[in-house]
Amino acid sequence: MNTAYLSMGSNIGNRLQHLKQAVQLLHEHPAITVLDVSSVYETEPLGLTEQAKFLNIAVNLETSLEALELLNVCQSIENKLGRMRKIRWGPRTVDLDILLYNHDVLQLENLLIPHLRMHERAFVLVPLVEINPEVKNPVTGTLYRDEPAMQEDGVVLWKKVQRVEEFLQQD
Ligand code: A4P
Ligand code: MG
Repeated sequence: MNTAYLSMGSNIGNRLQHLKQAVQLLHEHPAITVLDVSSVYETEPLGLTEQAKFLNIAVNLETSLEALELLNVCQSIENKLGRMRKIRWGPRTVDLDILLYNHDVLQLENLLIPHLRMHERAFVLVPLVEINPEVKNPVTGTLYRDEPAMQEDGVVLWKKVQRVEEFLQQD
């Protein structure tokens, strides 16, 4: 079995609903078990700043899928939930990024793990560290909780979540 951490973000329409649907679709996949979901954070847009605020979460899952197969599942969920891939860093119904896969370091053409920019993004680090404060960068060995980006502003607790079932049932 493999363990992976994902980051999810949404800043269009019913943002919470999009995140829930994405977690539900992951959970329904026969080769994936969602173990943990972070609280929901409202975050200032990074990159293209003239857009709505995001809701971001992190997810911990267990899977028999290889990393590339997991990426395919993530992309099909993005497509299913209607993401338009027009503007880089632009608005999206839901974006799923693979942050970590076991302790692997992967540099494939279409998949970089650990995710290239994760260590410099508070909207990724804060939910990730909430789920697992001990998680480390597999390249440098640094605890993600010790990254300077953890201290940045612009990430606000929006909805406290303690269990996956609770997250999926909330309105
Ligand atoms: N790809 C490579 N590595 C990975 C990985 N570890 N996980 C490739 C997922 N995909 C990976 O992604 C482009 C390509 O990255 C994919 O084809 C895949 O093969 P994409 O999702 O199609 O495009 P994108 O998301 O627009 O680009 P990118 O570079 O992934 O954007 P980011 O870095 O994800 O930034 N601000 C806030 N507050 N919250 C957010 O969630 N998100 C973004 C998106 C910008 N600003 C944000 C947020
Ligand atoms: Mg992405």
